[in-house]
Amino acid sequence: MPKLLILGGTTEANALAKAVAEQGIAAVYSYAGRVETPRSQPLPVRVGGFGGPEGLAYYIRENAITHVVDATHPFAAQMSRNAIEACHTTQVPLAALTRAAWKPQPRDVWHRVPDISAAVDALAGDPQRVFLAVGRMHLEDFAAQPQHYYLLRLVDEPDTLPLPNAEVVVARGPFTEADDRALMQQHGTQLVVSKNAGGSGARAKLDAARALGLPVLMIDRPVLPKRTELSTVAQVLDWLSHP
Ligand code: 3Y8
Ligand code: NAP
Repeated sequence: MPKLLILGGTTEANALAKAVAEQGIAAVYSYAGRVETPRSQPLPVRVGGFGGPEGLAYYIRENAITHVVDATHPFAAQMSRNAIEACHTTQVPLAALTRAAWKPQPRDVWHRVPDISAAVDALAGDPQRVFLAVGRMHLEDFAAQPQHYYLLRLVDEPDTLPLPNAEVVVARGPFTEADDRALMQQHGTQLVVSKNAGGSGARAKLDAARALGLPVLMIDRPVLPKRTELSTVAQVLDWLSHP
């Protein structure tokens, strides 16, 4: 009987958790503990880091995990690297449940950059009204460009802000194009900064930017080492049943 560890925190991880629970497959859903109240799951949940790849290998052995599915966000690169290492050490099969990167559509005006620090550099210049929709963890990096008016969308109310001219909207996705368009019009947004997360949960701001004819500063996702990559819940269930 398999016992699955789902490294979660995304829309796709949540869909997998639902399917696994419905099939009665033994599984644990893991959060990093980044936000105050993570979404509840139909599976037992564990919260917090494992303590590096060694800690994850220990957890896998201690809990007799037979399969690991890395369904974390494409920017959760450290977790994904650790999963590859720990599953190699423990010889437990690993598959990633990933979503394709977004591709610009005909009317999109994207300026692509390779990573967050390149996005910060690209913001040099005259003050603009920027919708910075990259979350909380890298806000300090953008303090290098304090001249802009920033609209920030965060999952939790921040205690301090490293940006002098910023307004916070506390919201968790998935978002809708209509709401994102209204938000951006209300704030007079001139530029959207986005991670290339892929999937459906965060793409509303891109559809809204296209509708409003606004440019997007698109941050490419980190490159990860080779691993088995699946793109649907059905593929994961099939992978689970063919050891
Ligand atoms: C803790 C667990 C669902 C899953 C919801 C997805 C979609 C909505 C869109 C914008 C972009 C951003 C951010 C975002 C989205 C989904 C998915 C996704 C982007 C939760 C969640 C956790 C997190 C962590 C959080 C990060 C932050 C990133 C906000 C749950 C709600 C910006 C990524 O305050 C913090 O510390 C937030 C940290 C990592 C990135 C950052 O650098 O700040 N996600 N997001 C997970 C854990 O503890 O392990 O409660 O559901 C999950 C979701 N966030 O079906 O409801 O699948 O991507 N999450 C990005 O894509 O750019 C918001 O505002 O337009
Ligand atoms: P990260 O930078 O790759 O990971 C940093 C450390 O956080 C990891 O080494 C691990 O700690 C711990 N960690 C990360 N994900 C974990 C999980 N699911 N369960 C247990 N520990 C985890 O990760 P991140 O970018 O901070 O993302 C954290 C969580 O938010 C993940 O669940 C991810 O799916 C979700 N998320 C992230 C983004 C984003 O933009 N980064 C967007 C949406 C959702 P140890 O080394 O101690 O094990």
